[in-house]
Amino acid sequence: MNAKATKTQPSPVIDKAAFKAAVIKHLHCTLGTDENKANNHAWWKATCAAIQEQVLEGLRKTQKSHYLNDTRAVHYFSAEFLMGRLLSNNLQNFGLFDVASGALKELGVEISDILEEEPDMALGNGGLGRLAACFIDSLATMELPAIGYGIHYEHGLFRQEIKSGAQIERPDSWRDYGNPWEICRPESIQEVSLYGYVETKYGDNGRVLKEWHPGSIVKGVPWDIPVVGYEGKTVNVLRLWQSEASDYFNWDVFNAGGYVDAQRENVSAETISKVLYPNDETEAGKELRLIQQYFFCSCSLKDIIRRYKRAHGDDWSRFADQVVIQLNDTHPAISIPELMRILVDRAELGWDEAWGICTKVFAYTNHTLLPEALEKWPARMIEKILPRHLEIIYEINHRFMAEVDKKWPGDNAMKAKLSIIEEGNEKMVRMGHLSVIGSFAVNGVAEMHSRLVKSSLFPEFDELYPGKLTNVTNGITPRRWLKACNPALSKLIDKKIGEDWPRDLDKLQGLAKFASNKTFQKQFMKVKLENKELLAEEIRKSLDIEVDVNAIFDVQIKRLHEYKRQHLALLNIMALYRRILENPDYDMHPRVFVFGAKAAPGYKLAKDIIFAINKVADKINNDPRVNNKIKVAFLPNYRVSLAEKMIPAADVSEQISTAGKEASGTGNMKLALNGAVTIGTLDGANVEIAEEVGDDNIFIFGLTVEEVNELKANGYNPHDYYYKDPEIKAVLDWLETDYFTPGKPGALVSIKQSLLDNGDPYMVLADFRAYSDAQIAVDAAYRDKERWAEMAIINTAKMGKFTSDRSIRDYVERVWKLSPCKIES
Ligand code: GL2
Repeated sequence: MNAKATKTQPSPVIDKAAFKAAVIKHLHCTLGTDENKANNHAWWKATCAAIQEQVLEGLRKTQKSHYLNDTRAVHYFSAEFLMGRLLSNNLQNFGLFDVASGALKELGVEISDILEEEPDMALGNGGLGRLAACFIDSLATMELPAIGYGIHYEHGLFRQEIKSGAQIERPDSWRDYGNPWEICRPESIQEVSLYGYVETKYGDNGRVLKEWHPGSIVKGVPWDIPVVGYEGKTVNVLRLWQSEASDYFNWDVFNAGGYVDAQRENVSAETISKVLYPNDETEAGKELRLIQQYFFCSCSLKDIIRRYKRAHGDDWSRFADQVVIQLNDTHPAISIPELMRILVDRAELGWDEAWGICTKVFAYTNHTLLPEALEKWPARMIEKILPRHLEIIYEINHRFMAEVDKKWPGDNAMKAKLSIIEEGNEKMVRMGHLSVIGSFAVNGVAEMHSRLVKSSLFPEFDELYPGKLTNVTNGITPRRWLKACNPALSKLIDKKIGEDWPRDLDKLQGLAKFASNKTFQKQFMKVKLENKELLAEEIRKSLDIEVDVNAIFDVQIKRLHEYKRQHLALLNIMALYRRILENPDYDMHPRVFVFGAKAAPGYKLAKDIIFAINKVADKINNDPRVNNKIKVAFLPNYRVSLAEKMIPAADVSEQISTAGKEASGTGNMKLALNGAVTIGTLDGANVEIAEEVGDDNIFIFGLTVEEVNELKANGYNPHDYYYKDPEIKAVLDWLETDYFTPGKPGALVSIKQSLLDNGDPYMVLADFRAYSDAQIAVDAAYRDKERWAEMAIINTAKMGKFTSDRSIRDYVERVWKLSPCKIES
């Protein structure tokens, strides 16, 4: 499975003159404009079209090779793919970035300007969606047959504006003027049934036959986004389904005396793929969301089966040899009863045979332990939308309960605990349980998280199915998150250790021996400074705030959530401000606190925290007494392309979630890879980052998971900290005044209330002092320039483990059992 080590960058497939000619050709023939009239948007599109020629050629060859070799493939089912921009990535992967940049320069165009024209494909919320994007990058790079399946949302994650400090949500329109990468495939349209009722019939041999008479049918139209591997050999596909009305079919059904459900008014077909649910880590118990999930799973399964049948006809015996489906969280879990329905009702296989296939095909990744994020659907809702699926879920559960009874005879409490159905006022279907029961492998996303999945989320399942629960620590693609986003550092690394690290990230180890070399330290920190200058310019443009590039750039970028504790960072900033007001000589190295975060539109406290950060920022940034020791910059509309600018410029990476709450984190890996030093709790993958970089090169603070649990068990009382620590009291009381919101006292009080009256569920106050002390240690460390440079270099050098290529290798070996396929030209 080891990827071939290459000594050089991908060698360009075409030269500058040919690339220039292709751009001009597309300007003329695809866009109907010319060099004199074209604006940056047109240049961007023409450049995309020029590279797309290579992409499509690669795609054609890949699909042919996979077909001829009848390859086993992984099908990555995910409701989210946070792809970001593709132009720079595709150019890099074909080794054409410098060629394109040179060609455009000769045409009088700066590549950096046209890269900015590309809207982000923001078809995801956060880490889970970006992980899917990194994984399909690695799969293509490692020449593994794979396809991503998801939803072609018309609107991705909302665009965030900040007005008078508050978050405003605006629609995201990523394909308003056409998207140059995607290809519509009307020849592969699928139809999806919804609503209606189930008729029970009896076959000749007394076999019970179930016939679902749907009340409504929608069309799924596939759009393919090519996914180019590094060096451009394998080009896989991300296939996204768009919903459309299938009136023609419904009309026929109706005329034939069929049943058209009154419920069909509830969902007009086009709305299914209209918007991404902007909730992160909360279950969105909405009918439309369940329909979205079923819609893309059903389309994708039918697509897989169509392809399988082309090679194997009706012989189902090899299906599980050819097909493995990874369920990215429980969002696609409805695939399990859908495949059972197709096998039992359509293909007329016996239940046991069908279940045997199903449980060899599916594998499930759990991404969270937060109870509010574990999906449950009212049985009543499933019954209404997918009546046959509810029957199948009951049957799966019935047989599963018999297994439980065998293992724990007569133990009804155990049955209630493990059942797919949660009994209560309202019967609920637990999608996590369904996923564990219907999959052959279940993984968590970091060592600590997987341990907690076994010990606290699913301990009985671990007993019942020994070996099924495993770990695959997350990873990130170094092609995007170092090579493309940080060209200056990449070139420095190339010079120092050679050019094959993007494929073999362990090679970065080679930098460690230069960590204490003064010349290399200077070169490394010069790159960091240049990247800080670029970010400072972005902050100036976007916020009209001047920041000192010699200050510590302290970066916290992630979704806004109480468990991620942006408000812990805020309290510390307020404490520092107070210290400066009380003592103008307060000794600290200047620091710029940079935030990027979107709050779910319905998550009031998260929005209040954004508001508070902005209000505190306004005050501090404009207070001459602070003497520029602190600046606070909240950059609006955090997204992949903004992350690409912030990450290379970070000195400090804030990873301060309450221990036990962040399953893994991936921003932590991106920042450390780019030479930021982490201040963090022992949570998620921070634990593994600490193991890699060593205790001297990371600032770990705060309660451990065990301590969090113990404190909770003994009755955590945040008031104890409030009354005992005068600084905590002063800072919280400050939130109640109108100091930061002149004329509006109490505008920030909800944060104080959540930390005191509401019991501080994420133990912010318990960790405050440890955090604040750790920040003082960061400050001291930074002042020793050489020591800091050494730490930064070690962080980059030790990130080899966190390439998504390693995650994919783990999946291949532990779960998927896939082999690479060479692409013939
Ligand atoms: C998440 C986890 O919160 C995060 O810690 C993890 O890194 C990613 C990817 O595994 O998954 N779970 C989740 O629901 N979202 C995440 O980002 N949205």
